[in-house]
Amino acid sequence: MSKINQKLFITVKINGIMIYFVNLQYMAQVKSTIKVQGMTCGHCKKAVENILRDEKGVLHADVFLENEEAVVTFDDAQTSLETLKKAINDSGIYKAS
Ligand SMILES: [Cu+2]
Repeated sequence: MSKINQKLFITVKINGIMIYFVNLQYMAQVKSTIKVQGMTCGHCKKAVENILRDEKGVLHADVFLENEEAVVTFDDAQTSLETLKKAINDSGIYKAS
C-alpha cells in the first residue's frame, strides 16, 4: 500500500498577505492491488470495475484482466481493503484475495 501525499492546507499569497485555505479535497488516499480470480473476458473486467467504483470512498478502479488484478485508489477514512474485497466476493462470481 502506498499513501498519496496531499496538502491539508493550501497557501495563497495576495498583495503580500499569506492566506491559508483548508483543502476540503484532502483525504487519506490509499492505492492497493487486489488479486481477482474468475474473470474471463472484457465483460468481467467491466463488472469488477463497476463493483469497486460503486463502493463508497473509491476514487479510481482499474482491472487488468491479464494480471488478474484490480488496482484501486480509495479514501481509507471511508472504506477499507477488506470491504472492497468483500464487495467483489459478494458477486458470487469473482474471488478477491
Ligand atoms: Cu467475462
